[in-house]
Amino acid sequence: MNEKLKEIQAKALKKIDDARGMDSLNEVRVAVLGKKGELTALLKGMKDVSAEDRPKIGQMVNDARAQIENRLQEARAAIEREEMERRLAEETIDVTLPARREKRGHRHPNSIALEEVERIFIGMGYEVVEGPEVEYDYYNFEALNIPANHPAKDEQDTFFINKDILLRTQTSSVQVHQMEQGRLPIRMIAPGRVFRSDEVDATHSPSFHQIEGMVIDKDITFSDLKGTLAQFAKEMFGEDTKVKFRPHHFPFTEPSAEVDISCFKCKGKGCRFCKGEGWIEILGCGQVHPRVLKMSGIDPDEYTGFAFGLGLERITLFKYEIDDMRLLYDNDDRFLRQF
Ligand code: 2NM
Repeated sequence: MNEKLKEIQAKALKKIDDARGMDSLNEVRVAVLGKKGELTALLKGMKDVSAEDRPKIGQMVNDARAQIENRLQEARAAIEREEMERRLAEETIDVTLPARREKRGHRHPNSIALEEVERIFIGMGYEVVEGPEVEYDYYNFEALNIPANHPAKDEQDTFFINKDILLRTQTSSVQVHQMEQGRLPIRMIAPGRVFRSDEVDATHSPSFHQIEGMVIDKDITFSDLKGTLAQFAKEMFGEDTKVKFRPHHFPFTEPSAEVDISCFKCKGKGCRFCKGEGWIEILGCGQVHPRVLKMSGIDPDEYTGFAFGLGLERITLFKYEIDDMRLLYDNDDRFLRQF
């Protein structure tokens, strides 16, 4: 019995020392100390030991068991220590490594162009006013001298929400709100998003931005309009930019005109950019129709005014020589980071 015990003990201690990892250590524990373990089996044989030897042998088995358990405990602690050291080494952070460069956002070219336009008009004493994108038919059409069944209502392919409410097709609706306030004179621009049910292509989108301007005061003439827009064109596109007014028609202005600027690329000689014309159309304008003034409670005999509207995207495309409007809406970082 004594011999057998010594053998089991020696074998167990060796197995513990050889064990690699928690799992194999557990296997050793079960094989020796478990219900069907070698030492447990030996303990069961105690009934055959004489009563006289039993205390002594019992003591020996218990000592052996304690020693094995001790060694197991030590081995467990060693494995845990190794595991911790391995993790610490693995998760070490090298604080001397250079930091990853943060990705920087960029101002959208539309925003840069809009700020430039705003800066120029603020410089001439204008106010920047905003208004709702969801509008009553009255403010978008009726009050601008575009009554029901007017062909312009068709041309502007409107997104109607119901019979009376729509997504604004122009920001002139903001001017109407301002006129209704009754504070005169008015010098304002109304930049903002507008909506028209257009198919997407290089020059169209169902949602784009307009900047509409309006001045109402006593003795405002068409000359004031011409001088203002000429000044704007020079500041926006360069000191040597020329402007040309071509007669046109809008329901809300009379007389009306479209304005071309001399091509800033070829200085009017004609190039690919201006399609050989030497001129580029940039906006529409006119003197505010007396009916429009009257509908918003302004006396056209006392006050006159001018107004103009331009597409922001069109300006942005010219300014940055971009040939496809869709680039402005994709938000591709490779495009935006150029600005
Ligand atoms: C344009 C062209 C001509 C315009 C008119 C008005 C208002 F409210 F005063 F009647 N705001 N904007 C106008 C005039 C807009 O866009 C091409």
